Amino acid sequence: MLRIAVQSKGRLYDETMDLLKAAGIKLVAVKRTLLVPSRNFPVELLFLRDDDIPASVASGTADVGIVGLNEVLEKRQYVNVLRPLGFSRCRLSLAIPKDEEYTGLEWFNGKTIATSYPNVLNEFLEKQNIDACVHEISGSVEVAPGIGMADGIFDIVSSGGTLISNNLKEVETVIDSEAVLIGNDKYLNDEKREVLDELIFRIEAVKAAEKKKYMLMNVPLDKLDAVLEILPGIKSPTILPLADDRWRSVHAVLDEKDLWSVINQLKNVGAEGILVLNIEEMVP
Ligand code: PRT
Ligand code: ZN
Repeated sequence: MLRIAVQSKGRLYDETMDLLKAAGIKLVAVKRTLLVPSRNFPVELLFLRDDDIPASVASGTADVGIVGLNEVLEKRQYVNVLRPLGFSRCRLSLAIPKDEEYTGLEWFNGKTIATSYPNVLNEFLEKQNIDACVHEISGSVEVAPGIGMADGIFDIVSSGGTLISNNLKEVETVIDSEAVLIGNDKYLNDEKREVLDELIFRIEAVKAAEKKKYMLMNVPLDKLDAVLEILPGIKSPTILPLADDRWRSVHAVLDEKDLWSVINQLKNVGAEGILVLNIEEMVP
């Protein structure tokens, strides 16, 4: 049984559960107990605060975890990043009051910076040879300059709305973050390793299928060439016979972004019965 540490509630929760569901992992109960086994795959989920996920994986309490890269870098635990997961994207940035004139990183020399990410910030400042005072606070970092507690902040930015509403401006992006799958191969036995390989295989499949559509249509034989010309970037659409020999069934995979323009063109040249499926829904 492979144990996966996931956030119990918060910004990572929904997409973590969506990903595991798309990977075909069904849970025994949705009730928020600490440890929930799957009923169709040899894994169990350990629900934790995101701050505790890197340590749980480093200590072997959990075998793998899903957490923001920002937490992994800050917590400095012995874990490997196995795979980026492409959701909860954000960045760790330096920001200063919007009316300040920013002259480059030297602006921070002799200044106080409030943050919940002191390790990441100290490492960055050291590398850049900036001598600033790092003031660690655990939440509401964005209010620190307004109440005179700090000159600038180092915090997570996503849309930038929080900075704007606190009269701050982003001046340096230090790290781009997203949710990642972390692991620790120290404690994995052969059985767990096999489950982990299967889990990663399924995650890869889900990621590859995202934003792709599977399309089926009926095409009159004399329109087949025109239809094949329209289907973009598709190396080998599948063409199948139909009971009526004047028609063919054409199956193809395409990018979601091309969907509507392709459908219109296909209709114009005489394709009929066009059906579009999400690829992830086809995973058994
Ligand atoms: O309770 P627990 O400890 O588990 O959760 P938490 O409250 O510590 O974390 P949570 O759920 O807020 O965030 C979990 C992870 O989501 C973070 O570690 C990041 O990897 C990722 N993430 C993505 C974000 C954001 N986007 C985000 N926008 N985490 C926080 N924010 C906050 C940020 O701190 C700031 O206050 O949102 C504000 C900025 O957002 P914008 O859109 O206004 O720029
Ligand atoms: Zn947290």
